[in-house]
Amino acid sequence: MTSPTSNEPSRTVLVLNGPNLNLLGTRQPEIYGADTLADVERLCRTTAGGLGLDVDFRQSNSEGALVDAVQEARSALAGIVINPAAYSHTSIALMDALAACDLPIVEVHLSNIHRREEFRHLSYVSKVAGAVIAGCGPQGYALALQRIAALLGPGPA
Ligand code: CA2
Repeated sequence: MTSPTSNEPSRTVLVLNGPNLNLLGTRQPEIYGADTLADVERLCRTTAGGLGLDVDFRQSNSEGALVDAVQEARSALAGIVINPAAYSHTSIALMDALAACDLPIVEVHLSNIHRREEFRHLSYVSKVAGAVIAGCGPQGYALALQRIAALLGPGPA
C-alpha cells in the first residue's frame, strides 16, 4: 500500500471488492451489467484523479484477505470504498475489522440488494459503514469516491 512521503495525510482510498466480483461482465448482465472489474477499476482511477485522490484497488475471494486489507488501510489510508459482495450478508469478521477503522467507509453494491432475495437484505457491513450505495451499477463506486472526497475536504494545493 502506498503511504505519503511527506507529512501530508494520505489521499489514497482503498477500493475493496469481495468474492466473485472478478467474474463481473462474464454472466448475469441483467443484474450486474456488462462492465468488467477492470472497467470499474478504470472508472475509479479516473474519478479519483479528478478528486485529487489515489486508489488502491483490490479484489479477493478470501474473507481473511479482505480483513487483512482493511486492517492495513486502518493506519495508512484515507478511506475505504467496499463492495463486500456475498460477505456483506455473512461476515461479522469483516464488520468488526471495519468498525475498528477510524476512516470514512462507503459500502457499494452494484445491484439494489433490497429488491432481491430476502437473504441479501441484511448487510453486516451496513451497520458500520458511514454510507451505503446500492443499485447504481459501477457509478456507485464513483459516487462513493465523491463522498469520501467531500468528507476529507480539499487536499494540498
Ligand atoms: O450487487 C452487488 O454488488 C453485490 O455485492 C454482488 C454480490 C452479491 O452476492 C451481493 O448480494 C450484491 C455478487 C458478486 C458476484 O458477481 C458476479 C457477477 C457476474 C458473474 C458472477 C458473479
